[in-house]
Amino acid sequence: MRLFAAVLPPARAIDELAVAVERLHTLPGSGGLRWTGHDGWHFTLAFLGEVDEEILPVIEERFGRAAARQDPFPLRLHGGGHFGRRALWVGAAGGIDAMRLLADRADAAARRAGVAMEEHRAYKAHLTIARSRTGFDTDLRPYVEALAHFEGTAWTVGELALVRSNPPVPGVPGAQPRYEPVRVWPLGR
Ligand code: 3AM
Repeated sequence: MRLFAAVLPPARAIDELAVAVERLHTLPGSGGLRWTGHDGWHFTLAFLGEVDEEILPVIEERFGRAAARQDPFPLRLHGGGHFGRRALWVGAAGGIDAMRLLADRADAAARRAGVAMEEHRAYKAHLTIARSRTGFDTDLRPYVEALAHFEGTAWTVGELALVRSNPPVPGVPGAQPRYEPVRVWPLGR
């Protein structure tokens, strides 16, 4: 199974973001983008990749410990950014240091559970809202400019989530992976 660790924003944050993202659909070149589904919006903390189901209990134990070590922290959606011409995302503010620490802990927990993690890159909190469609080359900078003043209402991040990514239905153009939370742990308990 394909797994990743994530922070899942609450419904209010999702709804606020949905309004902001709707406005982006009118910008030039938006047809070259594949917008991610609202129900799957998440901040990836660590990508575990394909994991043997047998080690899931060990992963869960390690993740439980990692979550317990971290106190809840405030976060809000804030502005946007892009990775080249590939991905457009919304950023976060408020508890970025705590978020980075949680990402590091999730990465370490997965490693200790025996997951072959890729090299741990500098963590950048981002929630992907669109990706370039194959064969399109949309300039994402106007989208980032349009998001520059976007500020969501702050919430308290109180959970670490382990999410399963189910592959898109084969043969359906534009089909997206389906994300399914496997388990969530409260922070700080
Ligand atoms: O939602 P974002 O973009 O933060 O890009 C994938 C997505 O992150 C990322 O894991 C999240 C859930 O699929 N991802 C997919 N394959 C990856 C890989 N090989 C990857 N991240 C790192 N390495």
